[in-house]
Amino acid sequence: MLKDFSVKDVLRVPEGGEVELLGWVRNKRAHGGLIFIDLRDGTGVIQVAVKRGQLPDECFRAAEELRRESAIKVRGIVTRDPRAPNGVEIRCRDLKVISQSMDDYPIKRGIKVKFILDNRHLHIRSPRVSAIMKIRAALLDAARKWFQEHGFIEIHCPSFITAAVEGGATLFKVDYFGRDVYLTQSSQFYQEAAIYSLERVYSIQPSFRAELSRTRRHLTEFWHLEAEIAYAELEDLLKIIEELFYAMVLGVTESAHGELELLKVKVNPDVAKPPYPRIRYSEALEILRGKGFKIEWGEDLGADEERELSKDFEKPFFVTHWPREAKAFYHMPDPSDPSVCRNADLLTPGGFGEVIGGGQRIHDYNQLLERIREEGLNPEDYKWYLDLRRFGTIPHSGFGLGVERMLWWLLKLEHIRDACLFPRTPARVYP
Ligand code: NSS
Repeated sequence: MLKDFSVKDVLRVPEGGEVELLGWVRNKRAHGGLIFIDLRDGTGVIQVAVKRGQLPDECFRAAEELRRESAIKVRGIVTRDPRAPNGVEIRCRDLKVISQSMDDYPIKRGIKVKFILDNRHLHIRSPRVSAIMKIRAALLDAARKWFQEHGFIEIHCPSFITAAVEGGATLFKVDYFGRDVYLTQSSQFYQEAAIYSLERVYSIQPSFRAELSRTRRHLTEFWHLEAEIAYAELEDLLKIIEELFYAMVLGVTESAHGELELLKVKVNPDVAKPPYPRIRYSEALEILRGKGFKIEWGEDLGADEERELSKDFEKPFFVTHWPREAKAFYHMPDPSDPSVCRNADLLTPGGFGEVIGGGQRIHDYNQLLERIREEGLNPEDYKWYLDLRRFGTIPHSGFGLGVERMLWWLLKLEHIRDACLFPRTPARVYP
């Protein structure tokens, strides 16, 4: 390794200790014979004071020439200084340029959003983006840990598929050696197959939706955390979702304080502590009609409706028992009122809205066949999925969580794209 010491390690070095750091010049301020460099690496940013006379002259001249985002190596003395951004400064004794930036770094204050997005490959070096990505990793670490502790097996499902899970409108078509196939909207059907082998499974992988809606909460490619549980009915599913969701929020607050602080977001994990309020779709309609929305029974809720509804809640909450016409064909009709299904969406409070969709699946062969026909779908396209109901079928339930949606809510991001390294939206597949 060319590097064995990082910015975060500096904080543990006593006053007067000597360190050697490799990093990038985030910013530079020159005051005559004194140059301050904000040195950035994968773990943080630290101020380096380069003073004429305290290092070889040619090093000082090199520092004067440095452009932003150049890569450098510095050696210096750790000094506590309350004026430095995190209370510590490196007094530079030696500086070596590893690679000088070829041009002025184009990301600076006051540039437009489009420019920032076109230069996302550079913009991701900002401490803000780094913090979001570390929180994203912490969120998924916490999820994996929870799944492991609860007997779930991680599986990996295909991205090329032949038939819609969530309705045909949002399928991306792909030319597969002359044949039409699609990019997956959800791994659910493969997970349903896998529970007959493993009982409790989860997967974390991309899903694709050809969704033209230019909202703050839609991507065309998003990361989908999904799980499927053999023998679980709707009630069991809701408990699993609550516990997992809480564990994920808690995981972030426990392991990413520094990043949350940097983003200036306060997350109180108690907000996500179970149990979560539950309302039925019919109650949600009443609330929304009371707020002046004109929605017919059977319609799905849009972004505006969810925003208004979720403003009334302090905690994440479930909207359960959706009409069969509002959701996909696989949802199990409620035996006590077959006009609604045994399903639920989890909505986040404060105007954010849906983060999870799930429910109990139809496990009876004939009932599933009937629903496929009712929706005008071709049973041939769902042959293998129907087959699962022919051999040892059992009650089961599952859900899908949008990873970026959850971060959007948790970090109160302005736009869902801020939750991804390289967001994909209708207008953007570059960089
Ligand atoms: O369409 S969902 O509500 N449900 C499913 O796909 C089920 N087949 C999942 C399952 O039961 N295994 O999508 C689930 C979640 C939804 O709540 C959002 O959080 C997220 O997936 N999602 C999206 N995130 C970002 N952008 C888009 N376009 C998007 N669509 C869904």
